[in-house]
Amino acid sequence: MVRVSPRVVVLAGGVGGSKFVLGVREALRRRGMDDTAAALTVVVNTGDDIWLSGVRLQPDVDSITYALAGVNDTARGWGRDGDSERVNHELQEWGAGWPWFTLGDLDLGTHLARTGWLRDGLSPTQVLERMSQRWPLGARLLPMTDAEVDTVVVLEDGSRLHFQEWWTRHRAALAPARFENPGIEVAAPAPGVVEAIASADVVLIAPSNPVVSIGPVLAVPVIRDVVATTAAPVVGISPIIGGKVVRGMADVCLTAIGVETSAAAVAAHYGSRETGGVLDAWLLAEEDDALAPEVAGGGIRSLVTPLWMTDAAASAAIAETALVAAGV
Ligand code: FO1
Repeated sequence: MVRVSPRVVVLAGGVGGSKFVLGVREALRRRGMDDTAAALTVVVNTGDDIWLSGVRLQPDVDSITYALAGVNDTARGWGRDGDSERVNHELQEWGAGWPWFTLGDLDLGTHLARTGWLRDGLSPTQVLERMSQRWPLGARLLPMTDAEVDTVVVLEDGSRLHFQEWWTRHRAALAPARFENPGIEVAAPAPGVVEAIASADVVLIAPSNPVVSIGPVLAVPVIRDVVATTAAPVVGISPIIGGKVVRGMADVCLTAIGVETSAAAVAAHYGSRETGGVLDAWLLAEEDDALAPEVAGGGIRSLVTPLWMTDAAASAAIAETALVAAGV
């Protein structure tokens, strides 16, 4: 019997996104699919991107690439495993770059290669396609857009700083008034994104930061529309467990946009597709069992399941639950 692969699209940010994407790839493999790259497309947030020391960084794209390749630093959650910092020290001696931001030597190789290809005239999508050839990733990665729409954090006093400075230097300690992605309102989805979502059998929203990771993806106007209207079921996975963020500082981001740090509030923020939102179903952690009626009351089917992505098997089990919830 020929096994038909479901076409799966995941909308994802970096650290949580990469753990989840590994789980989806593993779930597809467990279903007996050898060529997961033909089945799995990941639309990656590029709001975290930044020009620094003359090179283009794409933190979320790289986190997912490195994780799928098995060369990521799992302890830090970003960068390459076993990286060194010789060039970074030298940059700091020159007073170049940011003293609080580490550019690993191997990681810099990625940024140099990418920047060179961008300078040669390749689009970010073409660069990522080229970069995806190096390792057998088992997934097709697409940036959400080829436009540069780096996230800016606007503070209460009106001052503005790049998301990476706010996140890594200030550890999100400066209260944000809002997040902006200048130019995103006219940004086109990267080639292939709309087609992938429109022809998918299931769209999954990874347990990534809803504001600064999934937020920018859905802020690309056409992406939000196609997620809202695709024939495929859309299933989200809560990044909040027991009223707390699993990792990162998503609670600060949620507070800034007036959303409570609760799995039900994040589901309501995404909204039901019945009422103009993007979700059909929402995976809730067992710790948030009591919130299931509230989620269902908002027109979103809720499923309670363990959501800690402690290892690949746990992530694969979550992904499998999401696929089954979507009927694929
Ligand atoms: N995060 C840090 O906390 N400190 C760093 O020095 C740092 C460097 C860095 C370099 C390349 C890269 O791709 C990511 C890097 N990150 C660093 C992670 C990144 O700032 C954020 O965690 C993500 O953008 C949020 O998803």
